Amino acid sequence: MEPAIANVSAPTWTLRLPRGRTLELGGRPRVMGILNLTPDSFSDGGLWLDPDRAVEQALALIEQGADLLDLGAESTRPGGGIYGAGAAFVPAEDEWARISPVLAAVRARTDLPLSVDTRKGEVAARALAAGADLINDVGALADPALGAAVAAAGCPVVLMHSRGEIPAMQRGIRFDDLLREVREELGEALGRTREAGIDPDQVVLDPGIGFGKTWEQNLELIARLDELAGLGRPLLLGASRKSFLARAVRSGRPDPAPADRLGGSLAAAAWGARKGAALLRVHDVAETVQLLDVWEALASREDAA
Ligand code: HH2
Repeated sequence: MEPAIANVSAPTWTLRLPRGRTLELGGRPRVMGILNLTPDSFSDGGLWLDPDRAVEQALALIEQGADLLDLGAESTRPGGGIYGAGAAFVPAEDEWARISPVLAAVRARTDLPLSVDTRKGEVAARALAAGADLINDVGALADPALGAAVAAAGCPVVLMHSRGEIPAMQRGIRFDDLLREVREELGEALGRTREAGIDPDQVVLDPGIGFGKTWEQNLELIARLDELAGLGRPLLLGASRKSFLARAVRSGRPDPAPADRLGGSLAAAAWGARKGAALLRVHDVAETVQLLDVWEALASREDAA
């Protein structure tokens, strides 16, 4: 039988957060609301660059039912494909200057878990010292200083699968056996946590939708997400508004722009939930929470029948 959204026999995990708090995962997926403090993110670049507006948006996402927030200040839009050269590198100093006022203001107003999306150890260390609860590392410990910062804080970390460097990530993509290779490479990333002194029980893994994969491969990874369950760690799915969704639309109308990919984003979130995602990283929090609420209500009635 397919795993139901609130399946009580599904594995559960307890991530340990600073200040004795915890984040329970398993069963109904947790919704991670995206807050991009960037001028150039692919779907919301520039919208939340002003710190006051960013804080307002953070509070709005919490109000809409986010279980945690993910603050990022460097776009990771991959190059070599539809995004041309991809996102520009942001020096650590500039990245921190964007994050710091927003993190401080949001931290002062909520106890909700706050994640910081960064590839740089220096930014991770400063964010953790300023009250962040976990680090979302799309570089999967490419910067040893990030591993050291996470180990020192004893906090959770998300490790995402990708291949190659951001500027040319969408060029020369080759997998002989997609699911097997992503599973093996995520397993290697998990192995690196031990060397870095990070407790593997604090690790969340992510197949890296859109990072060095063709649009068909992105679909396949989501369709078969449950095949990554054997890694024994909670899985995060980040499919929200990504371009593979536009490619999968067969209406014959022009490709929907990122902000018009809500239907596709919800379909991907629903599929991810069905296939065991523990965390859904999304721009559209209210709609995703509604999706999960209705699904759960339906699932409980099916169980009762
Ligand atoms: N996707 C993006 C950024 N960070 N982190 C994880 N763990 N998984 C993802 O799939 C992921 C991520 C890209 O989305 P977004 O932040 O909206 O865009 P940009 O990188 O252009 O800021």
